[in-house]
Amino acid sequence: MNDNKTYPPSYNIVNGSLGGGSLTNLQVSDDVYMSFNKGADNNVEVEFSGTISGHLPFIQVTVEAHLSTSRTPPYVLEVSAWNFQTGAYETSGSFMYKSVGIGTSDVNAYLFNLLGNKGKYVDANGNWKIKLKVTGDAGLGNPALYIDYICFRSVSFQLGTSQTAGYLTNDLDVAGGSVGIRVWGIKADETEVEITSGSSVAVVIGPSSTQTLSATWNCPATAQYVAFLVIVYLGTNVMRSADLASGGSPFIFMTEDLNSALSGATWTVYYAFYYNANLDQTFFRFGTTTYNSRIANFTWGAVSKAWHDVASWSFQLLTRKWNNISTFALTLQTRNWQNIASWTFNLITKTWHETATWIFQLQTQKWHEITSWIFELATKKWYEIGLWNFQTLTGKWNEIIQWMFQLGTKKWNNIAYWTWQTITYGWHIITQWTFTLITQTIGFWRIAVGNPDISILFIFFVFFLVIICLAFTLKKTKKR
Ligand SMILES: [Ca+2]
Ligand SMILES: [Ca+2]
Repeated sequence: MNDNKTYPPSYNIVNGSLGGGSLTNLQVSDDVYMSFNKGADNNVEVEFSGTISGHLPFIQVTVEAHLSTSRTPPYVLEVSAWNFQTGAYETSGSFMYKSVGIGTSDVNAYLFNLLGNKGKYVDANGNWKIKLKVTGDAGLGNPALYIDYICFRSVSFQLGTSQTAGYLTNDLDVAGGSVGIRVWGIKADETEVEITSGSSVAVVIGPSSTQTLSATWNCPATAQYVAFLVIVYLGTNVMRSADLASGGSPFIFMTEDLNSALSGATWTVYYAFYYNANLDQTFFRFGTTTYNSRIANFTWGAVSKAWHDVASWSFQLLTRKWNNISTFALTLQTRNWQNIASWTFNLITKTWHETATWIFQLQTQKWHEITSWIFELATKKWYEIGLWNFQTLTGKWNEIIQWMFQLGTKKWNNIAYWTWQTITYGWHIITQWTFTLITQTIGFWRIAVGNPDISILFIFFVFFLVIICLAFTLKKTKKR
């Protein structure tokens, strides 16, 4: 089970005052409290905030607190989550609002929400905000609020490739009910996209005996996602360890970050059921080889054939005079980059002076099937480039039909440093790789051809290279 728990690192007293303790008391041992005294109208109202990161298919807020005073009927503690979409705290009717009767003994309040949390209860930067409020009673004095803990957490079970040590059981009788799954992909912006179409698939009917049943589902080939979720349903209700309003966990199973697409495949979904004769009820179980609920043929790894939402991307810079640019950077970072039909970077100028740094960077982990990639640089005058760097780093680079790097100039002086680096672990099937450098005024070549002494040296140098190549080839052949 993944349990990503955070505690508030800051608070804001809306009404009342700090009575004692500090924020760390909200996460240290049980019965160590942070306390707040009543303010105007005998009310206590405090906002807590924090941040959480990672996937958030299910969030749950847990609060434990008590008051210094009891009464009958009891005081009411209201706990609510800030909704970033409405710009307000949630109220009655929302699962992210809860009111509980509270006296001098600790009570718990649980808020929860399944799916769609990012941008709603957690903003784009992972921030969350929770408010606690106790409405007092002038006649009864002093309802100071003692808070034992507050945590904001995301919970899910691992959709892994091995079993865990113990099993878990759902809390509702499934006999005669429809048990199935729904599937989601998690996008890079942490929003979830359902892959099934709004209702359960691979459905079996809960039996009245201990047995494992299975059903199939034809999983379609999907777009690429960061991770995938499978949620087990009983009818239209999410299967769970206990009532979510009482702190239970929904049976939501999440993969590790696959950064991949699901392949089109027929899944077989197995559901292990345990029949309790005393209760005459059947429960869904998972987690062990005895209760081996699982998905067979869950297949991923297909490379997505599309790069979405970029219909056309053009970077053009046209100028006649271009002076005193201290820094010019173009950075493009991606993890997946596929099927780019054409990518052009154009820089055209007649005069170009005093560029201190010019960086062209391209970083990717996967780069497939680029039919054409052209980097062109044309200039008539180009002076005093201190450093010019062209870097390409890649982990896998396959099936580039043609890759061209062209540099054309008539005059080119005073380049102190010029580096061209290509680092790769695996690089296959390049049919042609051309590096062309055309110039009329680079000193070395003119001397090499014109001066007979140096020509002999040059011929000797080529001969020496051939010897080295031969030696290397022989050595390689011997190894085989
Ligand atoms: Ca306690
Ligand atoms: Ca505590």
